[in-house]
Amino acid sequence: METKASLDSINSNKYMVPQKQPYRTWYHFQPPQNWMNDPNGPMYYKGVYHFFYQFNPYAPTFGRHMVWGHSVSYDLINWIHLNHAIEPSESYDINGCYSGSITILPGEKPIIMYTGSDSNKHQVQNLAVPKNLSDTFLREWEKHPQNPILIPPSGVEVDGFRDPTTAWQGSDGKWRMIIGAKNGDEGKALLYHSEDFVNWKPFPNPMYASENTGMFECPDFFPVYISGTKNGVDTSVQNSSVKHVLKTSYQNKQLEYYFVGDYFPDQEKFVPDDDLGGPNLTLILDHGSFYASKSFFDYAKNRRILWGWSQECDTTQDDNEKGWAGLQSIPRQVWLDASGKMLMQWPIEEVEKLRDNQISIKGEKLAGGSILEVSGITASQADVEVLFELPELENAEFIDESEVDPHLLCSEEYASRSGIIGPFGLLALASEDQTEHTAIFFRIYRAPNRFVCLMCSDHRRSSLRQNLEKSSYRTIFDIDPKQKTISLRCLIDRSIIESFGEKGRICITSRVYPSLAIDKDAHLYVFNNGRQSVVISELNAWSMKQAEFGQEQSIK
Ligand code: DQQ
Repeated sequence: METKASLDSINSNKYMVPQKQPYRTWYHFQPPQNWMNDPNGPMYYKGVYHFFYQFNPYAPTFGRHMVWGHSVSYDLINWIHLNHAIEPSESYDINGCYSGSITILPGEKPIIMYTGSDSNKHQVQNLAVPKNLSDTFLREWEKHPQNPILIPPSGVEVDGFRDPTTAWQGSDGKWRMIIGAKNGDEGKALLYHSEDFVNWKPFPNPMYASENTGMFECPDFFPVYISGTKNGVDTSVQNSSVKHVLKTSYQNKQLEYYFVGDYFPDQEKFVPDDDLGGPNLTLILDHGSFYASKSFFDYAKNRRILWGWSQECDTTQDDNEKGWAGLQSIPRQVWLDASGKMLMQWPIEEVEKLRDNQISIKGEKLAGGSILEVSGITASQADVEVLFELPELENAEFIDESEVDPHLLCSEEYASRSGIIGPFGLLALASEDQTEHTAIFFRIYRAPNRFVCLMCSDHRRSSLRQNLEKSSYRTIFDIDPKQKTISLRCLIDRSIIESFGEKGRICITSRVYPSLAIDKDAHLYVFNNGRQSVVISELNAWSMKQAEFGQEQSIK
């Protein structure tokens, strides 16, 4: 049988991260080696940010010994890796300590609720608390003597009951939380309540359920201000100044769906705006490689911050050779947009501390078919913000959405072929001759009674390497017929490109593995393949410095 000691030796021998690492990131969060997936229980506590994450200490692949990795930071950008917070040790979590959340109880007492895969591989919920609250880094955690505190209820599969949310407290003093669940192809967000955080009772109806989604993984439920402010709000706040967001990760689709709506605590009901006759929008946090996200309220800066796991798109063999797999997005501030219909996301301001060596372009016309290099920065690690001035939208080509598949509109052919307004955007992680590039672009269409914009992150030409998954991510959204400009920001970091369209209204994260566009051989271009000119109203680009990732001496 595989013992921990033998796995440790595998860890130190086979999976040490090799020296040459073209895809290891400079400023996105990564553990020193091995596999990482979901963010777990991020929190701000007494001056320190804590980040926990699903981690396999023994291999760069998902495994049956998943632990809660733990790192701390003063600014959410530079990190110190600590020993694991919790690892499988008891019959109730011996097959893995899966995802969960942290709630800070009165008296400033953080408590972890996590899913254990027990000795029968049934999913149960468990608690853990810090051993020593006066340790600034909360290095050690102890499991609760009454674990497991919840086992799968009837009507739910025994291996489909996991990922408890941060709890919130009602005006009656009771705690509530949601657990993701499934029954067949039906996903459920089960709602529980408790007076003491240890004994939990189910409400008769799920908070939300949906067919054909598969398991609702990693639900998140939080209030957002209606007023259009970027400020966040603590998870227990419930009053007329907030709406609520319910997010679930649809296992069948591997995408982050969310609903904006109203929470009625007296009936323990969440009603999405759609059901109240509001806009019928399919809301997805990020259309690319971004999953199992988790948010927390940052008391230090009065904001809500969201993290998401960006998984590799290379092969398992590549991951074994790299010695690691999985990144976290740059933490994103989230708020409700002024229309009250959808969330906005923007990289936290602290990431700007890494900006160096600014290059600016202003008022430059990009005629149809033109391409312009943004030179003078380290294009393999960069932050780029560009504002494009649009031509008259009336000239846009017509599409009948019922006949045109938006997926086809983003195919490679369309990325490079001329349209009327667009495609225009950036070629990131591009080789000098552009044979390798990831195109992040917009293209505008006139649809019956409205204008729509297609945003794509197309990595079909991102690498000359074979056997990689090289697809494209895309979405179509409405734009104002009077719209004069459109903005794009890209955080480029060696094997990840996080793109924010329309100031954070649309997000797409891509993972790419160039073979030529590495280090100093990476280039950045702005392009316009539309017949109509667009103007670079303003472009600012920065090289990004490397973030610091330290490791405590005692780390395993
Ligand atoms: N990952 C965890 C589960 C969760 C899934 C296991 C989502 O708790 O449902 O690592 O990526």
